[in-house]
Amino acid sequence: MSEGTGIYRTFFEAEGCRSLLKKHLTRGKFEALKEKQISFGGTLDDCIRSGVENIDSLVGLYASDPGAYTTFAGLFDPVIKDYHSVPVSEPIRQPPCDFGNVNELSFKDLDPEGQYIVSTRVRVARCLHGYGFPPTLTRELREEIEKKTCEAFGKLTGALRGTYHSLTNMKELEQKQLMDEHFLFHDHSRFRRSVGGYDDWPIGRGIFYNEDKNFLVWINEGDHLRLISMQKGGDLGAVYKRLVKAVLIMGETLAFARDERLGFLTFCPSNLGTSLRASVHMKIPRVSAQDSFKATCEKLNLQVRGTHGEHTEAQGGVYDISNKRRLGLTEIDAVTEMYYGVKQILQMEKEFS
Ligand code: ADP
Ligand code: CIR
Repeated sequence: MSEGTGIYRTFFEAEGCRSLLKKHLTRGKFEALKEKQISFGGTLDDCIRSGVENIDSLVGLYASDPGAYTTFAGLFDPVIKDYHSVPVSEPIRQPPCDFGNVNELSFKDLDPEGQYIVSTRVRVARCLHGYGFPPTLTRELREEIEKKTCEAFGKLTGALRGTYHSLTNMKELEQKQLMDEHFLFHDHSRFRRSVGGYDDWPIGRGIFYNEDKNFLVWINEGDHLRLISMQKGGDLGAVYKRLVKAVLIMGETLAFARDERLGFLTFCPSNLGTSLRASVHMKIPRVSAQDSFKATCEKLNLQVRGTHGEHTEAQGGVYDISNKRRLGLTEIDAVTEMYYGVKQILQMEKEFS
């Protein structure tokens, strides 16, 4: 592993690469960190390979395992601060988990007439304490994570009760349908592939969902778990409340990896802290046509994605708008930031029509 040869040389010399990895991985830092090893077996190469191979990455960095965040803090910390808008002069600090009082939420339906918002989704990521992330997982460990999680599903009752569907025995047609409906993850992100995200596929992967298909859990997609609440329309309060209820139940059985400074530990540093991403699929043809659209969203701490998730395009003027910051604020503050931001974008769309 030498910065003077092969793909590293190409990366360091790449012009037009705008990733946070490129911004914060100096040649000196690379030399200082490259020989360090973590107890899980992770290396600097595991963490940076995706960003080095995919120079159009936005972040470009993944944690090989929880230890990467301390062993390679010299690289991760500046990336984390940059992504989550933590001032350089301030320390990274995640407040204790706080979902707020879900019985007294002040969120109103964002689009009661159903003209703009197609659907609303809130997800959190969770990793099980004591396990590495995809580059350091084995087939056996993936299966162990799947087994432990499936045992916890037994605690979900009432409207949350559901069934686990393993990808190892799910027909391709069924998978495609679930993906088209935005319920299921896929295995064709080159960013993930570079970093072992699809090793042993489809072993240990699967999806749990309830009868109404408004509460779902992904297993071993990237993070060990993704807990998701979603439904048609703009009733963010209902979506969030359902998610919180399910997360608290799952947490009674499973020990989630959490760090005092960084909050919930995740594979991608963009998800640290609350790991919460609250999004709407929104029809905003007029606002999105403005040159200032991206800058407006940035000012509101909103992230813009395409209709099928990150690194996809918006189809038919439908954008995925969500909170960008997930670290440095509480869960209820992250979802509130998204609520007011989306409200403002909606107001602008109405004013343009
Ligand atoms: P995440 O990182 O939150 O899992 P991705 O960008 O990878 O998000 O998207 C995962 C899937 O969730 C995609 O199919 C995407 O279209 C879908 N999705 C995201 N937000 C919404 C939403 N508000 N309504 C419906 N589907 C959504
Ligand atoms: C990238 O760096 O572009 C991918 N590894 C995804 C990073 C997280 N996604 C995001 O913030 N949109």
